[in-house]
This record gives sequence, C-alpha cells and structure tokens, in this order.
Amino acid sequence: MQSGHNQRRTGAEVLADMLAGYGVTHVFMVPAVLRRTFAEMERRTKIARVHCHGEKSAVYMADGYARASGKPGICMAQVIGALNLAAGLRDAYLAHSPVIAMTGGRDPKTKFRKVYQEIDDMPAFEPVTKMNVTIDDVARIPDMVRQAFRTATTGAPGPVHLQFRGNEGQVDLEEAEMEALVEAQFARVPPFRPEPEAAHVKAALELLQKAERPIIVAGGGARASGAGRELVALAEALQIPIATSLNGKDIIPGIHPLSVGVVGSYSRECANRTVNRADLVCFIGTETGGMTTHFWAVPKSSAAKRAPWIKELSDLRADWYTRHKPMLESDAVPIHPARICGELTKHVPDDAIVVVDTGHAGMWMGGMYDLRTPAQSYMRSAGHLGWAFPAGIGAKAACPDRPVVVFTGDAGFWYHIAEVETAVRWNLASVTVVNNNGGGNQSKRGFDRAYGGEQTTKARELWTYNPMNFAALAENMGALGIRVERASDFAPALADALASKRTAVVDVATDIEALAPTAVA
Ligand SMILES: Cc1ncc(C[n+]2csc(CCOP(=O)(O)OP(=O)(O)O)c2C)c(N)n1
Ligand SMILES: [Mg+2]
Repeated sequence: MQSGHNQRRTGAEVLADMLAGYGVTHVFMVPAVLRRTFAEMERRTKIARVHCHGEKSAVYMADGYARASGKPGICMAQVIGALNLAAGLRDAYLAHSPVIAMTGGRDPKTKFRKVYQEIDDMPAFEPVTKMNVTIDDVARIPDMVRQAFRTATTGAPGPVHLQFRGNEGQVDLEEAEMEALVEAQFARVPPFRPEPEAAHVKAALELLQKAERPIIVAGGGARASGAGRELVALAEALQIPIATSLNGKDIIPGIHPLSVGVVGSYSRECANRTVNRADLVCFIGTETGGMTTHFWAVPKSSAAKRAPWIKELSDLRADWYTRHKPMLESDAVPIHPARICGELTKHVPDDAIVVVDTGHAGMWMGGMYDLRTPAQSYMRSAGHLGWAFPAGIGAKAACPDRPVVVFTGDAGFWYHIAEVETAVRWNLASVTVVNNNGGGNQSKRGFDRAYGGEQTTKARELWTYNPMNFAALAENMGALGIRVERASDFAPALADALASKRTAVVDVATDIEALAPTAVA
C-alpha cells in the first residue's frame, strides 16, 4: 500500500484527492470553510460543491446521500455554523447513517481570548457522533480522514466529526510530506460482512423450525448490510412472515404475501396484531427500540395458541386492506392523506427512492403505503421534522438515475423551503409531495388532551399556519409546482412531475381534521 514517495503537498490538495479517491461526488456546505480545498476540488476533481441555505439542511442532504447510496455523505461548516451541523447530525446518529461533518475549529494561539464567533464546539458533537476529533497538524489529514471513513462505515455505521484548525479550517493551506492514500474498502456500507458462528446459526434455526407461529422483525441493520434478498428467501423457504421496523421498510415489498407491514408505533395494525400472536419473534438487524416495539408493548409477553399461522396472518392482512380501502381510495375534498399513500403505492416508479418525514408523515406512509418491488427504497426521518425534503435532494445527488419521491407535511416542508432554490440551481430533480393541511395536525390530539376535551379555537394558534400555495412558491424559485385539490388529479400530477426531470413540488390540499390511526398495542 505504501509507495514511499511522499512529496510536500498542501492539506487542501490531499483532502480533495482523498475525497475523490473515496468516490465522493457531492459535498454539502455553507461557506466559509476549507476554501482552498474547494479550489483544489475544482482543479483536481469532479466533486460538486453544493452550496446550501443552512447547515442543518446541508447535513440532511449529506444524510440522504448516505442512506441512498451507502457512501458517506460529506457536509461542512465554518466555526459559527458548527452547532447547526451538530443539530442536524442527530437524525443521522439515530438512523446509523454514515455522515462525515467537517468544521472549522479554534487556533491554539488565540483560544480563550474571546475570539469572534468562537466557543468550544467539540462537546456538542459527542452525543451525535461515533468519532469526534480535531485535526491540528496538517500532516494528520491523511490518517484522520481514513479513520473517519473507517469509523463511519464499519460496525453499526454512524456520523463522524472532523474539526480542522482555524475558524475556516485554514490548516488546509499548510504543507507537509503527505500521500493521499485511500482505503477503497471503506468507501461504502457494508465494508465487509462478519459471519456469525455456525453453532449459533444452527441454534437459531432449530428454534425457528420448532416454533408454530414464528415471525421475523427486520430492521435497519438488515437494510444497511443489503440482506433483503437473503432474508426474503429465508422467510419463503421456512414460511415465516416478516414485519419490519420503519427504518427497515424496504427490506421486503409490502405487497409480498409474507409481509405484514411496519410494526411498532408508526405502523400497520395487522403487523402489530401478528407480532402479538407469534410464539417466537426473531429480531434481525434491529435495536428493538421504543418505536419498533411500540414502547415495548409489542410483542406481548403472553404465550400464543396453536393455529394455522400463515392463514391467520393472511386473514389479518386481508382484513386490514378491506377496512382501509375506503380511506386509501377516498375521493373526499379536501383530500384525505391516506389517498395520497394509496396513489403512491400504485404510481411510484419501480426503482424509486421514497423519502419520508416524521410525525403524521411517518405514520401515514409507514402504515398506509406499500412498496411494490424489491428495487424500490424507503428512507425515513429518525424523528426530526423537516428532514425529508433536504434528504431527498441528497438522495437525488447520490442516485441521479433513480426517481426520488419525498412525502412531507407542510410544517416539515417549511423548515428548509429555501433549499428549493438550491435544488433548482444544482438541477437535483427530486419530487416533493406536500401533504398540505395548513398546520402541524399531529398536534391536534395532544392539544385536545391538554385542554381536557375539544380544544378552543384560540388553541389552534399553537399548531396552524396561514394557508399557503407551495406550488406557486416553488414556481417562483424556479421549480415545477403543481397544485392538487382533487384526489383524481394526483396521479397525473405525480407523472408530470417525474417526467419533467426538474425539481418539482406537488402541493396537495388535504384535510386538517384527518388524523393518522394510532398504534395498537
Ligand atoms: C425537530 C422537531 N421538532 C418538533 C417535532 C414535533 N412534531 C412532530 S410532527 C409535528 C407537526 C407536523 O406537521 P406537518 O409536517 O404539517 O404534518 P401533519 O401532522 O400536519 O400531517 C411536530 C411539530 C419534531 N418531530 N421534530
Ligand atoms: Mg400539516
């Protein structure tokens, strides 16, 4: 690996070459940071330097890029923007997404002297990273960048923070004898697949074969290691149903007869019911966290009765579809959000990446939307409202040949709406479907409870907005905007948006009173 012919080079040259060597195609940032590195990127590489309107959306773009491609997503900020990056890393950390954040940092010569814009940023990155380090000497760039890629992609993947000396990372101007060595193996997740001990696999298999009503609950770990095909083959061979976590939704198409849907809080009722009736739950690649187990209420710890298991789950599936058909096909005006999910199930292209926000967006899509093909991907916010729209832009940067369809509420869209202009400027043609009900209506139930029944009209100040036509707003920013007020107009609007190959916003006027079904325990 060592060539032994080290030359004196600037940190900027080495960093640009290393990022290109790792296959990075886009970096997302707000200036001014690592300026000389950007100049070297232009000179020496094809890396797109996507200049955004805020550091948080820059992280979300990098996060979407990483989750769509498996390659680390890179985002950057100068010292004053560093904590905005840290805030945005929280979703990547929760979702085990390999994001590498690069920030400017303090100069030992002047720290603690009330330097403009400066505080100690390092502690804020501790809880949202797997590795949080400073690069104070230019000669450390090669080994620290390699370590960043290794840490981000191995084990349970996750974010890394590299702080470069100088408020704008000016350490990149300095020279040292360095080589831009790259370990290509760590350019994406998974870098390798560790094998379990054969005896452990055999023991698990025996348990699965002995059980009468086993179920597999598969999560984001199975997704990250690309194990979907093997998992479905195992389930088919042994006739075991599969439920997924929300993060693992695209492990199995929703229309597969052994799929019972997403289990847990943002879930499908028949998934929770099936898991509760199982006599053995086999968790694969999931952290069995609060969302996936609906705060540890699913599965129930009681023993199950004997019955023809697959028939039972098929009945639960069929019953769910029958009862929800009117909602999924509703012609109501204003539009029912479940109808958008029904339309997306039918009309999202076979190779699309679907990117979904949290709150009701996560509930509607987690429970009501079905993936139709193994080539469709599903990525979800791990809890942050406003994540999905910029993450969709990042996903499009990572996978320019795949259609990207984002589902977000209006409150979620407002957060980073300025990035419509960024997406247009960089021709990142994601299609964003806005479930526009004029408020954050997930808050309705909570405020009704707080007011001890039906809340007052005044209480609506706490969660509603002025009406907005997002299609018109998007048009003003140079995107394609389509407003949909009747359910039957949605499918043609989605088709037009996808065919346009432009950044597009499909603004759907929906019913503010429509509440997503809550989870069954
Ligand atoms: C960063 C962050 N702040 C606050 C919340 C709490 N929250 C969850 S859903 C929601 C309202 C969502 O409104 P919208 O996106 O319009 O979807 P709707 O519920 O109206 O369908 C809020 C404020 C959150 N999840 N993340
Ligand atoms: Mg809303």
